[in-house]
Amino acid sequence: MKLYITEGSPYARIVRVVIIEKGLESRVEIIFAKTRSTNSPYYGINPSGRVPYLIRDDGVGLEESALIVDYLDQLDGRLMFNLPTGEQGWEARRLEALARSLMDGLAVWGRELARPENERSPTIIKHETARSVRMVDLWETQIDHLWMCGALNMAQITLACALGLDARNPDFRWRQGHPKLVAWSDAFAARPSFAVTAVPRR
Ligand SMILES: N[C@@H](CCC(=O)N[C@@H](CS)C(=O)NCC(=O)O)C(=O)O
Repeated sequence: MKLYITEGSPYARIVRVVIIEKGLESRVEIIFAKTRSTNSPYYGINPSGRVPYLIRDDGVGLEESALIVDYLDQLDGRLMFNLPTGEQGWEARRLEALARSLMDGLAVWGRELARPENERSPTIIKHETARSVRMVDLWETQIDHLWMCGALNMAQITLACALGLDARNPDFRWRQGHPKLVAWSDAFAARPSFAVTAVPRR
């Protein structure tokens, strides 16, 4: 299989962490794609131009990190990321959605920063900065939820990859005033799968 990524994409990082946690490194070749660039050859591979993008062994391409994770998880017949049933399952999905919401906002903010300075929207940057402040405050109240402390799951991976975007965006200063989140994130960062996939600092 082939996985197309960019080094800064938190969505691609989710999939890379899962590949390592599942021990699938020898089955998935990681390829760096050139995104957001006119006439990139990558558009001939994935017309949407987005990463992550997995090309399965049968040649079928999959986009969307959640779908790719589900596909990779079932390959060995030992699901690592299936959800509990009942109320616990709703809690797991609620927390993963909250983590993805933080990530989505940070991705929009990061996209603005990647544009030439005279094309950046101060309105969008202000909006996403404020959203991130609210979401990080909320996460400080949620981080001692049992689902965030137990066996590895997608809510944890998604949140860790979202917070890790501070390497790309020095204005995303979430640590101050959030001691529980800092302790949680620092403990998570010790996982080899997370360390190896670290987003290079800007
Ligand atoms: N919902 C998608 C989001 C993927 C996404 O937005 N990827 C960004 C990188 S972080 C991308 O490929 N952008 C390139 C572009 O917009 O052309 C997922 O979970 O995989």
